[in-house]
Amino acid sequence: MSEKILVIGANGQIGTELVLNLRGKYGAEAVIASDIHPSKHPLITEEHFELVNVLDKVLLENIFEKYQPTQVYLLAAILSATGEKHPQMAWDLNMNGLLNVLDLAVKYKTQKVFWPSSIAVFGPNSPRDNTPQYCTMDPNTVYGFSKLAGERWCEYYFIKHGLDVRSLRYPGLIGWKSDPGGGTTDYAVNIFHEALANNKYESFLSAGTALPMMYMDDAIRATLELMDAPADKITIRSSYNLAGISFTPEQLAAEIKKHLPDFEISYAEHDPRQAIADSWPRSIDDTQAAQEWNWKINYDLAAMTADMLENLKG
Ligand code: AKB
Repeated sequence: MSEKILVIGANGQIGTELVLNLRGKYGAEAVIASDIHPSKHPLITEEHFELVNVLDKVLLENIFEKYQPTQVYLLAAILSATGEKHPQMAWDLNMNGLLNVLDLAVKYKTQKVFWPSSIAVFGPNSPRDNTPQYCTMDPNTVYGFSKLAGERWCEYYFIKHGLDVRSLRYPGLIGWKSDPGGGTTDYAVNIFHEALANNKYESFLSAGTALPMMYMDDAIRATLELMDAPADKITIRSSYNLAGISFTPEQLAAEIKKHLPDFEISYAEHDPRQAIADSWPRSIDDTQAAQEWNWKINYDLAAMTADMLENLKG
């Protein structure tokens, strides 16, 4: 059976890259990109694109009806920092958007659904180093507890409705093709743009704040590998831990300095994102992803930094 893949939230940091990758793999006409606004990316045109707000269930159902998607990727979400500015809106979009998609996926017999979770599901009482798959989870951001509740819904739909839903707890994602919007880990993308444009950057996180991060190539590959894995290999239907690479702003700056010796980093005095970062893991244990669907990272800090600078330089 030929695939029809619906990507909801196609204009975002992950969505943009995912659409391009899925089109490369399955062909342009097999991948319907959708978002609340038209895409600004030159390669994501009006063709095979639908305007939709995931909270508008009637309109969303029309799209399910029209395309009968075999796979759905739901990426529309409000991230951690923006979520703290608009808590109710973040809860509404992150939760009801997911419930609309899960419901319609059951109704239209969608074969597989992907939904991203995040390291934000962990909280101040979770172990901060090598954070295990299962442990105390007390997220204190709206984004974090919407993701944790979403994980519970995903597992529930798998158990109650047999829906083949798969998920990853992404670390902070770093890529050059698309920008992040409203996250706590955004500094690790902004720093590259500022380093190339101005040779300096003021980090909103402190020098020693270690967070798990991942290069976008690895994140997209992890997503596609998870979605391609045989269903019986997927034992976690909430969301898999994904480790990535852990580093601090200071370590990232030192790596950038190897390529741009005049680059200087400074640190903001107070930023609300610091408290969010301080409640998240410093590093993650992703043994189960490695064991169950052979996950392995390709890019370390040095390789990621070199590739980012090379591509952004143009
Ligand atoms: C954020 O910073 O909010 C996101 C995330 C880690 O989920 N990048």
